[in-house]
Amino acid sequence: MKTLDIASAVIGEGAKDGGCKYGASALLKSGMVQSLARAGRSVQTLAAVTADPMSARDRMDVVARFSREHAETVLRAVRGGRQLLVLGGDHSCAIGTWSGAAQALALKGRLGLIWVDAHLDAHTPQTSESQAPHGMPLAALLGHGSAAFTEIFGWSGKLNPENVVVIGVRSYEPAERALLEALGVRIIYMEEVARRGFAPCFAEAKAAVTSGCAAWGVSFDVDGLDPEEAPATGTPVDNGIPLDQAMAALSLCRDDPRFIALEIAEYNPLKDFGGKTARAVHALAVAGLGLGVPVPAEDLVS
Ligand code: 4U7
Ligand code: MN
Ligand code: MN
Ligand code: MN
Repeated sequence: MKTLDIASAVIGEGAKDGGCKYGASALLKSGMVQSLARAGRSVQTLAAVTADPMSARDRMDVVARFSREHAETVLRAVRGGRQLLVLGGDHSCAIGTWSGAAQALALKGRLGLIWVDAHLDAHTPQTSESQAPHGMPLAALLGHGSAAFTEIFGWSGKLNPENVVVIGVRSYEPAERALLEALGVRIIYMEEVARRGFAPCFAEAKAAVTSGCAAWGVSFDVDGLDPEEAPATGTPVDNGIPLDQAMAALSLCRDDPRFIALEIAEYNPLKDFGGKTARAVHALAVAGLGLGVPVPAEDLVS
């Protein structure tokens, strides 16, 4: 089994509420390495990459600078043949994560990606009312938006629309939906998840994102989960994915040598009274990356 690298994406500047900046360190403090070790993985924690607002012009520039550095970290890990767990950070960290992964694969083939989120994250600066970069990463990875986000490593279009599926969506603006529809990205709205169950939707998504791809990954926004089970997130939206269904689905990532990275973003420890959401995040990580029988959420984090 590959060694698992944990990359800490220390950034909150991409969101209005910056609390997600403390997500990665809180998850490590609450024993993420131990949870994964208990699930049979040998884990190495990489030096954290931290966004630096003082060296930037504005928050788009903070995210752009952070993304380039974080992408290099991911590139090294994937090139080195290690599997990766990326701990956010607000979801703008996905720009660097999947740019680095795509760059690592460049000559080998395409990257597929499942995007689990209550939102579409497919704004450009032209369409975003909030101008919040964490609402833009999926557009950027598909080659739309600020050049500082799309052109990392000097090329644009890190993801192909036919190898991207978004699941759990229940809050979005018309312009981002129009962009993804024009590109032909499959969107599985929460209504469909509620009807079919999350695991069957995820299995369908896996088939789509792995077809013709050299490797694939999952970007999991904690706000995709139901806020009853994972309240400590930047922008919660009611009626989300049940945690047990998310765990069952993520276990489809296991034992697939082409599964290169799991990213978990938008965990805000400043809202996590009692650690309930930390337990949920540990459970997701173990479900997707652990070996053996999946561990129930109640047994993680003391
Ligand atoms: B997240 C929003 F307007 N669409 O752009 C925006 F509703 O990474 C929310 O999915 C973005 O949490 C949420 O600001 C970004 C808003
Ligand atoms: Mn979201
Ligand atoms: Mn998101
Ligand atoms: Mn959010």
